[in-house]
Amino acid sequence: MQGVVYKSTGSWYTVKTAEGSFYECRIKGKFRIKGIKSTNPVSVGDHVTFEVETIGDETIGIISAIADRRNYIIRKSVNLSKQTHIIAANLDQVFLMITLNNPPTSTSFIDRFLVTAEAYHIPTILLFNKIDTYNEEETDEIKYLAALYRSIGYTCIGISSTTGKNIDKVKELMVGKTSMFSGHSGVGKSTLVNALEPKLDLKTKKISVQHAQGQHTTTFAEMYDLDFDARIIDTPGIKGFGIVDMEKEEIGNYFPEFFALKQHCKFNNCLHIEEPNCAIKEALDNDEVAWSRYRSYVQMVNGEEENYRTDIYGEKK
Ligand SMILES: Nc1nc2c(ncn2[C@@H]2O[C@H](COP(=O)(O)OP(=O)(O)OP(=O)(O)O)[C@@H](O)[C@H]2O)c(=O)[nH]1
Ligand SMILES: [Mg+2]
Ligand SMILES: [Zn+2]
Repeated sequence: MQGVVYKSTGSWYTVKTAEGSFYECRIKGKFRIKGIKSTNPVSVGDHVTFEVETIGDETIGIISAIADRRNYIIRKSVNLSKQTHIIAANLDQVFLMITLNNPPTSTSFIDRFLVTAEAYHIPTILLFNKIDTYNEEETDEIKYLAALYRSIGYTCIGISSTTGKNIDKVKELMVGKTSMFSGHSGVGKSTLVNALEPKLDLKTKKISVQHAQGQHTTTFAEMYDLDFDARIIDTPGIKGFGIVDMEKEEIGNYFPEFFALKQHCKFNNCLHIEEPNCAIKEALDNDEVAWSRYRSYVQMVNGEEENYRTDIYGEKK
């Protein structure tokens, strides 16, 4: 039998067949996919082949094969730097949800996420959520960030998952596609899914005021079929976003505004760091490239871990 993985707990996989039936499946023994060492061999969005086994009155599926992935989003966990995790596979697009505070999202995090999505050719839309909560100064900051990322070519939408502001715009972009919501815990991913389809009634949580930090209300990635011909993968909040297996020379190609300029660098293998006559550094001096973007880039080239605006996401040492 064949189907698509709708949920993965790490030991159980919920697979939906083309006829619309769900099967609880397991994988047998070691299951490795060539070239990828990840903590989860099978992820939500994977197309799998499975055999049905009936033991007593229980029917389960045993996954025997995974079809080639069109794409996937993979991250390195910041603390277990050798461990990689595939968040989801076979996506048409990703919505990265961002909040200024409650919880804070750093540009460093945004840029790392975007680099990975670019590397795997997954279109990414930035959703600035909770716009109902911002004061004038915060609204200006959101506007600045949206203008910055728009200038690079990303679609940016300010939304409120609780008041419903601009949810119709999100919906419009989702029709006919498989999308994923990603972002830190507490940014409002599940609340947005509920706003799109209230009958799903996914669990969402209040942010604790004391820590202004989400508490991982969603614990496993799960895909839902929505009534308006769209599929959405709600994911657990991510803390840091480590990029996986990228050469230093390659990273600049995933900053679209750098990539557009690099033909004008003196050296065609320019890393845009120490080299003379570098078009990216000139653009930086002329305010045509954002410092926050350049800083993120340098961090990634140097293999530094994410620089949190506050340390609330870091493991307290
Ligand atoms: N004011 C306001 N609150 C929001 C908005 N969106 C979400 N929230 C609140 O933020 C809190 C966290 O929302 P969730 O949807 O659980 O966040 P999540 O991103 O799914 O979090 P995890 O599942 O832990 O990754 C809830 O209390 C929501 O009511 C919004 O647009 N405005
Ligand atoms: Mg959630
Ligand atoms: Zn250069």
